[in-house]
Amino acid sequence: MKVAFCLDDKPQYLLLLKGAVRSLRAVHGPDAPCLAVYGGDNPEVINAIEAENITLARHRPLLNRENMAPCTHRVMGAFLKLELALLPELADDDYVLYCDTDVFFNRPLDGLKEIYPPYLGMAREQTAIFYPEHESFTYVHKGLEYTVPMPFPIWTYNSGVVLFNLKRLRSRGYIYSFLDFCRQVSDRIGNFDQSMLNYFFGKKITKLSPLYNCPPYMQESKDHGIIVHFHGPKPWDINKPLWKDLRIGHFNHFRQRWLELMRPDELELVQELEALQK
Ligand SMILES: [Mn+2]
Repeated sequence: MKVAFCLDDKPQYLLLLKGAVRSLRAVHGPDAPCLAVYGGDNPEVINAIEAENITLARHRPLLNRENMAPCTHRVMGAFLKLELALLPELADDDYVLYCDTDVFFNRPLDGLKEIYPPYLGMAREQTAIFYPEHESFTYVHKGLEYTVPMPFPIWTYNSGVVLFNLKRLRSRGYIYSFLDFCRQVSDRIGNFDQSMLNYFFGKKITKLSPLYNCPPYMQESKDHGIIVHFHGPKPWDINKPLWKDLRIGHFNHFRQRWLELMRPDELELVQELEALQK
């Protein structure tokens, strides 16, 4: 199964992508199939992805500044993952594992081959139970009105790692119904792409083990974490007082292992990012 990452033009994401892919290859070998989905046009980003031997999938997102609410514009890159079912590069794949770029592959993904979510699989967010503000959302698709009830309060699933059933999303154009929903609720949604997935799919989401989306502060992350997610502080966030509470557990262990994957010129960039926060 391919692993797909998505990125926009922030240079930090390129650094994170390199760390993620190199850690994936350290676990699964240099031919581990992976894909970087890029919605921009910056030749530097394109060259960097190609230099890293990552398959590049350029995609003009259907969720874009023209049709999404202004409050979403600063995080448009986060919506790219919602369109993976539309990519020609994944047309022959029934499933894909989407991962944020701020992940570190710590152990083999072999167990995922036995999980076939009917729609999508995600691990739970490490936060308290969540009460959405709305009782339901209504949206129009192909001239018909649909209501999505909120079957909550729920434990939210985290969108940093998502196992998508692409075949299901493509069948009978289901993905287009979901994207219509996303556009029409984009002015009222709390946590962007993550809320869209949680709200639209609700009880259809298959629960993945927390080891597939394991923050480094979790005790199990070091020995058992399969995909470690730098959820909150990134590897260079060692000075921000804001994230002090999350730089616990195995944060330093994974930060060191991530740094070992960086080349000298990249380490300079990391040091610049570290210094920016003093
Ligand atoms: Mn993340």
